[in-house]
Amino acid sequence: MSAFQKTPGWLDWDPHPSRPRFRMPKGAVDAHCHVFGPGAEFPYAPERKYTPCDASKAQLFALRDHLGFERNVIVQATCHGADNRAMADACRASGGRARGVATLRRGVSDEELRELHAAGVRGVRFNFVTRLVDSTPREDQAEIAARVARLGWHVVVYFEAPELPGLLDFLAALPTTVVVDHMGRPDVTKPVDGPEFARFLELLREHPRIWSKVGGADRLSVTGPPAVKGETAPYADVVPFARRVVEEFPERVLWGTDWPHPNLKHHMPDDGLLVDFVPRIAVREELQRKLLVDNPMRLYWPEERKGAS
Ligand code: 0GY
Repeated sequence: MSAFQKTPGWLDWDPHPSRPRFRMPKGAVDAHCHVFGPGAEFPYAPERKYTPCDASKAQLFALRDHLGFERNVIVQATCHGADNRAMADACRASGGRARGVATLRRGVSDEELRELHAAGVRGVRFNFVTRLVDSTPREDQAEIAARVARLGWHVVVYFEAPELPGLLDFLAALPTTVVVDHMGRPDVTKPVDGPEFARFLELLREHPRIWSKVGGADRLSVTGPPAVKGETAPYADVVPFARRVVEEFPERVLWGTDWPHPNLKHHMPDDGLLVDFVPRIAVREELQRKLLVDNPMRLYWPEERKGAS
């Protein structure tokens, strides 16, 4: 049992996801997921904005195997602040099958960076979503980015679409590959050809260093999941957005389940159904392989790609 009281109304992850119908390419990577605690072993951070249910590394690895993934990229969740122990522990325990993305504060020691790198961390996340974090000065983030660039890491950014104009210069100046979470969180009730999403696509066109995750359909969707568990074609409203990004930038897209799905208010997705979303946004085998295997391997396990075509 957790030593922490969950945020009221918290939705727990689905313990019985269906098996995906989609046959994933060999070596697929779930490139966006988290671990939460367990709180009794890895306490949640005092500055957190929510207290989740526990979601341990063993549960994450069981889900990986059930869904048919071979690897995970574990993104530090804000409920752990800049205490990366739970995420790093999961990476270390994975036998090389998980890499991590950390949260760092300015002043992090070289020794801590070396330890995180040895655990498998290859990126730092800057979060601009104010319901999740207090803001961090841009100078701090710029300094952190310069330090992790020397380790060959990249920067992951999480923001919502209305914030993009104010971030353009900052993102353009970052010295690393930059990965945007959840397509910059478009409002999917707006047209895919409208000015808001055009701004995001323009960002990727102008900056070949900027990548996008195209997961988070459960989070972005307004139409939601199907009424009957196990039915196909959920999250129809997100499909045109994700498909557009995959087809225009096939070498710079990543996908992940987002398990254990923090802060969902209306429903908890069936992770098997979420995997079945992939062939609707990456409609050809070649695109599926890039999205699920080639791109995440290039970014997170580049040493295994040496000599690969
Ligand atoms: C996500 C999205 C959310 C939360 C976090 O680190 C986090 O707490 O990323 C969210 O609430 O939108 O990508 O998991």
